[in-house]
Amino acid sequence: MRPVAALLAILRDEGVEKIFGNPGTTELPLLDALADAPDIEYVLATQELSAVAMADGYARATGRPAFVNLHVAAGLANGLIGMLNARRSRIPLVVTAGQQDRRHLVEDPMLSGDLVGLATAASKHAVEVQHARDLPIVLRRAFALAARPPAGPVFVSIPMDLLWSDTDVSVPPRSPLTPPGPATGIDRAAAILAGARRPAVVAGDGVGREGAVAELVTVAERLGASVYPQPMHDSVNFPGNHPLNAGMPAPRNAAVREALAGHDVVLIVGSHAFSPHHYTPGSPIPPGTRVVQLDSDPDEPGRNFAVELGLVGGVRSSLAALATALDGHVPAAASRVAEPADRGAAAPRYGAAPLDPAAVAHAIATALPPHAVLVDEAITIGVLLRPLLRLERPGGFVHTVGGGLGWGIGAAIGTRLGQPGRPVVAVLGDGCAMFGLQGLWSAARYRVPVAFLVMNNGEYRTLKDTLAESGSTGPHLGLDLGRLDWTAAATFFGVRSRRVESADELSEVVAGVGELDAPLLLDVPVLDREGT
Ligand SMILES: Cc1ncc(C[n+]2csc(CCOP(=O)(O)OP(=O)(O)O)c2C)c(N)n1
Ligand SMILES: [Mg+2]
Repeated sequence: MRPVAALLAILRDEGVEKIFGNPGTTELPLLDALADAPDIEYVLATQELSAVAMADGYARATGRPAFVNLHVAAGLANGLIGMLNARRSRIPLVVTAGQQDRRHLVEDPMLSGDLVGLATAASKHAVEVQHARDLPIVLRRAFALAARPPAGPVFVSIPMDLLWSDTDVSVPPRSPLTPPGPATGIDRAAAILAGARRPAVVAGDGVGREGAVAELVTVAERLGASVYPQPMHDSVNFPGNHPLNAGMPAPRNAAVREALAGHDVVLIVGSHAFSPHHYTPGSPIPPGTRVVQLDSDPDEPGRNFAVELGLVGGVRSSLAALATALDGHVPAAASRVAEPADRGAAAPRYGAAPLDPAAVAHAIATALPPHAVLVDEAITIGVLLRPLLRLERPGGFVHTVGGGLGWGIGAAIGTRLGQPGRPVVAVLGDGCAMFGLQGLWSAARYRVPVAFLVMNNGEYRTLKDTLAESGSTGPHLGLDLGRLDWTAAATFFGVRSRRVESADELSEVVAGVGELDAPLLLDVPVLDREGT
């Protein structure tokens, strides 16, 4: 079969139903072939960051590697930020780009470049296909490697002439892999944890990613351990309303250390070494605390701090085995389960617009339907929102620890495309929304019923807050956007929109998100740092 037919055959085999991309000349062989492949939908983005962000949300929602096609050096460069986010968040992507025709590559044709060099820093692995007969094997490897812990983006550059050639290539069958089994050393881990006086658990994103929330709940309950969600976690790893949930520490080593102080033993599960944001001196682990760390990525245990025991294995199967090993061995566990925290009891005052950020967070969290997914790229409002969310259902919260802004609109679209049965609410800072605004075009074009809530404070509030915390009194330059008319932005893209004037109005829309049959953007006026 021709190389382009082999590419499509492999996509089908790997369960790919959508290609997220933006094409140029070098991708035309693929687009041409797609005309005869109605089972594979090409989802167009009008900026490559949106394409990769859509693929990110889609991969999370489907649990399979998502496929992206970008245009040579320029398109890849625009997509790199999305790949950086996916790399850090461990999201499996196969990202391809067309390379220029090799027959004139020596002449440095327009848009050509060192694609592998560009992609390397943002990928697990990057490769350019050299021979038509190599294409199938390279693609098979890419899908396998993208999904293998730690999951992440794998980049494949495919020269245009190679894809368009009529060389006869054969497609090797898919090699099914069994999921990673339980780690060795579970009994020793159980003994260390069962002997703890005051155990703690850190619930990292590996728990949500590997579908192990129920198993972690059982382990925590059998230990009576306080559970700290990983700082800035990007999935549901432990229910927000569980009595053992002790709250998320801030993304600073000092804050993690403070939270863990007083715990003699800590079980850290599926967490990429705490990913601190603001520098604070010292280790996140308090002196003398014994650490057991479990991850499916062999590079994690012992990476940033020493552990007494490192466990490498599937998170879900290992936690299930640990729960069995702990069963009945910690008689004190029940007495350690505290009363549920009284979170959200004191509702903030819902004043007139511009709205108090606390009221906005409260209105969203209380109105969110239980089966909905909240996609968070809301920065300062997101920080207020997290502790209020119930996080009862796996997959109900999506964020990126990558930190590269412009991801939220695309990720929300991909989340919905991958899971059409779940309503999606995207909460976006106005600064964030500006970076990924073109994503609205795809939402409108494919009529993806997401509610985009733009937190309109007219500024980069978080950066002003950080400056103020560091003692700067301002004036703060380069941190103001001005209050923009977001309804006008939505209208331009063909997205229905509305400006809300009260937190009650906001609640009403969030509560009704399940009824949407097309995208809706809400312009939510929020008080700025000056209180205006
Ligand atoms: C691509 C990219 N550029 C710049 C930044 C730096 N940055 C971090 S937060 C932020 C401002 C976010 O503002 P906004 O979305 O309005 O949220 P707010 O702080 O107002 O809640 C910026 C520019 C980044 N993280 N990523
Ligand atoms: Mg803002």
